[in-house]
Amino acid sequence: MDPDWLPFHAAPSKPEFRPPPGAVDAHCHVFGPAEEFPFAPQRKYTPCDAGKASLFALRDHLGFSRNVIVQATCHGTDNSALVDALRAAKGLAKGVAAVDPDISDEELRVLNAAGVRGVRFNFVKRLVDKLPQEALQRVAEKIEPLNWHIVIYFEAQELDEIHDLITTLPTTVVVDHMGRPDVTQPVDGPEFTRFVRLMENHPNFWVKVSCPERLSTVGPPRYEDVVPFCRSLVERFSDRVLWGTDWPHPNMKSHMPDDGALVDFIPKIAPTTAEQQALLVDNPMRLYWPEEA
Ligand code: 0GY
Repeated sequence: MDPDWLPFHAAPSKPEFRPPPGAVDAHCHVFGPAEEFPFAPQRKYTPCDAGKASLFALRDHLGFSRNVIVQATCHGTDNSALVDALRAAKGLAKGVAAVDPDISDEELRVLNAAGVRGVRFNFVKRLVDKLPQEALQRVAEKIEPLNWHIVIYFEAQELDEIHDLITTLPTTVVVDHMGRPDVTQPVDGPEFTRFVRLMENHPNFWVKVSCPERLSTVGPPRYEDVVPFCRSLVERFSDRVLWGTDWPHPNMKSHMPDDGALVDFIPKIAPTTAEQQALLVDNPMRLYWPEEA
C-alpha cells in the first residue's frame, strides 16, 4: 500500500441514528485482497486490502441491509473482486462496474448475472487517464439494452468540459458526491446553482449526497459545512437522491472518517422519516432492485 495511505477505521462507532429497515449503502468499494485480486498495473494509487467480509461486517454494524459496490479505479476494468463480492452477498449487493468499450456481450451478460446494474465513468484527473468521449458513448450504447445506468464521478470545475457528453447519455445518470462542490462557496452561489440546474433540467439525473468527509473544510465529526449542500438536494430531488458510506474511503489524506459518524450525518440532511425512507430504501431499491421495489 502507498506509504501515505490511510486504512479504514478499525472500530467505527455505533451510530445513534437507526436507518429504516432495508436501508442500502449505495456507494462503497472493495479493494482486493491483492493476493487474490491483484490491483491494475495502470492504477494511480495502491490501497490497503479491504475485502468483502469487512464490508459486510460494517453493513451489519451500521444497521444497513444492502450494499451497492462500485468498482474502484485501482482495479481498472478487471471486475473480478467486485463480482466475487456480489456473488458472496447472495442478493444483498448490486454492483457498478468499469468496462472497456470493446467489452463483449457475453462479458456483459456475466456481469449482469452477478448483479451489476451500471457502469462508472470516472473523469477525476488524479484517478484515471482520459478516455475519449467516443469510447464512453460506445459503452453507453452497449449497456442501454441491459437497462443499466451510468455513474459519473467528476469535480465541479470539470462540469463545463463534460456537460455535453453527460447530458446526452441515453440512460439514468447518477452523479457521485454531488459533483464535488467547493463547500466554501455559498450553497446558492453560481457553482452549486449550476449543479442544481443540471438536476432540474435533466430528470434522468440522480445524485449521491455522500462524502462530507471529502468535501468538508471544518472536518469531523459533524461536517457542518456540507449539510446545506446535501440538504438542498434532498429537499428538491427527494426521489432522485442516494446515500453511501464510500467505505473504505480511498485517498483520504486529512483524516479517516468514523463510519458511525457518517451515518449520524444522515438525519441532518434528511430530517423527516419520509426523506430517510426515500434516500435509504425506496430510491436505491427502485434503481438496483426494481423487481423487489
Ligand atoms: C470514491 C472516491 C475516490 C476514488 C475512487 O474509484 C476510485 O478510485 O472512486 C477518490 O479518490 O476521490 O468515490 O471512492
